[in-house]
Amino acid sequence: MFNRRKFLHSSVFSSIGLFLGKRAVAGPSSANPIPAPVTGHPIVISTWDTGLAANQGAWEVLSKNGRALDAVEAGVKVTESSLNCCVGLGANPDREGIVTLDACIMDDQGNCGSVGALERIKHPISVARRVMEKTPHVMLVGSGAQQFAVAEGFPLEPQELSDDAKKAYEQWLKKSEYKPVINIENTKSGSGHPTAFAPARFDNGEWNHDTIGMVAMDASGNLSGSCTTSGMGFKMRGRLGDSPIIGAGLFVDNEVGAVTATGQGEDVIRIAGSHTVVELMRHGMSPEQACRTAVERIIRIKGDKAKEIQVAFIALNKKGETGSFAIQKGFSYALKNNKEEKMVEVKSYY
Ligand code: SD4
Repeated sequence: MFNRRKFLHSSVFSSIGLFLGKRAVAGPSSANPIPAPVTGHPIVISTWDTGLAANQGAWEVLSKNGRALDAVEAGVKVTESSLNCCVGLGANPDREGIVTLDACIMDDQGNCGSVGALERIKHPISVARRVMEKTPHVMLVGSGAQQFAVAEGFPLEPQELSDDAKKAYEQWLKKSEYKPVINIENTKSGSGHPTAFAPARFDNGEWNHDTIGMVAMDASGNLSGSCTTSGMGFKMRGRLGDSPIIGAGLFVDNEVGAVTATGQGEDVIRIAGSHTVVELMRHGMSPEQACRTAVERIIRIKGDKAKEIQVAFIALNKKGETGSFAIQKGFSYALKNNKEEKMVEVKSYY
């Protein structure tokens, strides 16, 4: 594919470089040098406990010296396929009873692709990748995204709710409450995840979130990320959150780090969350400090209303260091590298 970023870089920046010298073109000041990548030490992190299985999917690629881009696609496909989960076609529908999916992906060269409000396609993350690789665009939504997916050979799945989603929807219809609430008690892990416009999962507590975000560094030290979701349960028809929006739900800068978000998308979008965290790392913050600063920015904007929402970021920098911060307690992320595979409990503002 024609790579616009490379083109701009070679045609414009290289001529500027003739005048300004190499350091000016490379960007970072000597005060904040770009850290050297930790080559030979792949690592993957992803949001929530569903991240454990997803990381294993990513590890199949990373452990064989595969590309981070392939790893983050393979990893979240595990979650999209899982009927036992909250992401993908088995998830809660919108308020009209229709499951609509959002996803995005970004590689180490600034290439990115995204789909929004996609219906009846099992792997929105792979459609997002096709948008990135096969179109001149970044984002396709709704029927256009579906039309593209079908043209690319993705099968159209039946339009039906999973048994669990059907029960949840019927339950929701009784009150049709349309307000964000945190329903800590209703979740098995007490995750404190925002239950959007109704509990994302009911008393059996198995679904307590509806998104997976994953970022990874491969053995060559290159970064990529992916994010896929059914969005907030019982959302308004046509609502998009942060997850398909490059810079909000996901951002990767191969010189600095990769970040993804989960929680109330509207508030992630308000601060261009994932991009903000990357920029804070660029200016010298650790992954955790950067996530914390972005969370505090949301809290400043929301005031007291921040008590009613959850947002969390996870970040991976070029040195292979990870960090995270959340508004509410109970959030954790899954980490896998050559040495360990674990859940990491995350500090929170409240
Ligand atoms: C959204 N950020 O659609 C997503 C929701 C989410 O776990 O993260 N759920 O706003």
